[in-house]
Amino acid sequence: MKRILLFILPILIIIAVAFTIFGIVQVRYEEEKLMDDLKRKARAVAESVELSARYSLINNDLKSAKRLVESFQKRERMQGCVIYDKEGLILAITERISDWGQKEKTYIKEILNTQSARGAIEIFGDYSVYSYTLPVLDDENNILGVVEVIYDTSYLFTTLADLWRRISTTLIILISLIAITAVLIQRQIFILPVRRLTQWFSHFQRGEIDESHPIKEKGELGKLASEVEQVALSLRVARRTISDEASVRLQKEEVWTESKLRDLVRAKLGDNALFVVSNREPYMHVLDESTGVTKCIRPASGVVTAIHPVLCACGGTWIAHGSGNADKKFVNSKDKLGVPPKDNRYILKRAWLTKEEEDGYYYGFANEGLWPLCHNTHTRPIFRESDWQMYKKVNQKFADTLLEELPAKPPFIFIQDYHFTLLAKMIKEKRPDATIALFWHIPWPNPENFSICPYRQEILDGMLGCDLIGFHVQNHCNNFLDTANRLLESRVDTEKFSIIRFDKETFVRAFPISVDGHISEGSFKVEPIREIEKLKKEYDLKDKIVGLGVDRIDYTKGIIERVLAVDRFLEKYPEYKKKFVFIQLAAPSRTHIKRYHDLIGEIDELVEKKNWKYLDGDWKPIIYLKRHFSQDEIEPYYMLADLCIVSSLHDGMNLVAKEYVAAKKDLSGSLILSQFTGAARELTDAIQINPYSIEEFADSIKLALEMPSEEKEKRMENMRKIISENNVYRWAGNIITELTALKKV
Ligand code: ADQ
Repeated sequence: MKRILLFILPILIIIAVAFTIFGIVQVRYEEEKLMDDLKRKARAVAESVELSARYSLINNDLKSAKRLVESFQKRERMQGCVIYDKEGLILAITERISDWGQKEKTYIKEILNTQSARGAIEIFGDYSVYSYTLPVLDDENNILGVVEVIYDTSYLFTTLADLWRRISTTLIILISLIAITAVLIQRQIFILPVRRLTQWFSHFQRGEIDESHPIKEKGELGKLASEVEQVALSLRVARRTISDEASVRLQKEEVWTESKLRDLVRAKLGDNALFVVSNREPYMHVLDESTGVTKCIRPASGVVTAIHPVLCACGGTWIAHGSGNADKKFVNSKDKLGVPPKDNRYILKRAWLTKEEEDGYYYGFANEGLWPLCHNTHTRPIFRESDWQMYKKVNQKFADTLLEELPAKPPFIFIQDYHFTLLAKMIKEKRPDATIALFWHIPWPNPENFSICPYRQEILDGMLGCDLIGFHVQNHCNNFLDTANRLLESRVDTEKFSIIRFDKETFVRAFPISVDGHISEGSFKVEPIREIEKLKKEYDLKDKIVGLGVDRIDYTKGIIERVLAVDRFLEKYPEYKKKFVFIQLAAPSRTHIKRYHDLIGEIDELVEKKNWKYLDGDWKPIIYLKRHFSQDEIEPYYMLADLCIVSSLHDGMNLVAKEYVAAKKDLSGSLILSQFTGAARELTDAIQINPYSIEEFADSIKLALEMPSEEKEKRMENMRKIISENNVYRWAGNIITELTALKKV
């Protein structure tokens, strides 16, 4: 609309100005014509009156003079007539204008002196009149008196006003006609073709374009459309060729790499698009209000760590909550942006949540309800009805956002985690042709534990909208099958490992997640030696044995137990005082939840207490760095550490354990790993601990430090082999292979 206005407004202004000028000229001309006419009539009347007036004045016949002036009483446009004697005094005046007599009229004296006629507009009361004055002379040209004829001029102004009205009406009609015509023409020659082209583009975007949707535009737009059609055709052909080549290459390659995953995705997905949905976004734009600088950061999250390399490899669209305070500034009109920022490999679409939605769905139901429900850490889950309602609403919001994006061709959807248990069912209601997988990144509890959830049925029902549900380890799969079997009316097929409910089958599989490895040579993004030296200098680590912990601050990660174990270790083995330093990198998370807020305080206090206990000169046993670190910043800590401690009380997998092993290219270092992590099933060469047993934990630190270096290397080599074979590309490859095998049509 704005564009149309911009287009026709100048035309309309020109027409309006031209018409106004024309109107002014026309009115002036008409005014002059009417005035001339009036003057002529006034003169003629005055001349005809003059004869009779002369008789009255010569004979001093007042009666006939009065009769004469009264004969004007009934004339329509003429107001009246006045006869003056030679002194300028009124002899007779038409009654209708008797007030005229009171008016001071200097011109009468002048006329008596000059004996010449005069015509002029005069003000009479509230209106104007035309007065024509004529001297009355005898035969010797002696002045006898004056006759004055008064004409009404109001009809003149009414006529001119009528004229203006007609001109304005014509102007308005003309402008409206031009505006309507311009809009129609614009629509016909510009808007409709552009709309058709846009529709065509969006069909093409959604993969719906084929021979039945050719572009029919003519002219310049037609040429543009035809060019686009050529590009579309080449893209279609290229996609098919790439997918054929990919299948051939795939059969040859052994180790899972980014390019092998890309080939697999192309071979398996072909033209069908891949969509990922998660709560946490892979990139957040955060404005530091104190400095005014906006940074783009990768959040500390295992889900992001795992899924990001997968999407980098195979492209697609990732839909997530835009939670950064500057996120809105960096998206296009459809809330999308290309990421990574400098090397766009896939699309991130941000969904916006209100504060109330985030409170209820994320902090409330997901993290105070489901998170403790699924982790055995003795933290009581809190289920509030209002949180549940918000959780349902947000799941629906994500479903609507996703549905908007889905192409016509059957898509593949990969949902992440416990935030979206209801999403699959909501999508399937509208798009039964979509093939959907859900990966559950945290443990799944046994049926007794899960059954305390008041909304257990709806949650299970929602999840069974998926075609495939993945867990990290077999034990979680077994728990899930047991839960569905006991709490829902469903049939569990233990041969196929699937659950059948209302004729819909959902397969349940274990897919142990991993990291992209950094296993291959030369994949470091930082200069490790320089960074390590910097850290050693900064924290005075020369000649020190360094232990490391890297975590989000979460009660499941066993950070308190870790600090207690370091304390016990130094108590039991004081020879390590001033020789051993434990560095804890800790990213605050979910800080709005009281349990997390309290935990941060508890850790601060405990670290402070233990450091005080051992403080000796410049040495303190624990360096606690409480902030978010980028992956590049964490890498040198991993490389520097002689020991990494992962002491989760319960953990789906734990990627820190795998990241540490992947970073240890020189095979140095030991990993202490809680037996309650998913990673403990694979990394059997780690020193496994029960983090609840502080005594055993402290001893395992000693064991790790004193283990002969050959054994350490052997163990590290074994673990690295496992991670390089079972990296995140294999994990994604396996899920995508299973998912595409379940393709709906
Ligand atoms: P998390 O519990 O978030 O996720 P975890 O496996 O512990 O995941 O990985 C945490 C990630 O955050 C790691 O990549 C780590 O490098 C990073 N990180 C930790 N501390 C950080 C800090 N201070 N600054 C920046 N980054 C930091 C869930 C489950 C896990 C599961 C993952 C993946 O709880 O069991 O392994 O998903 O499925």
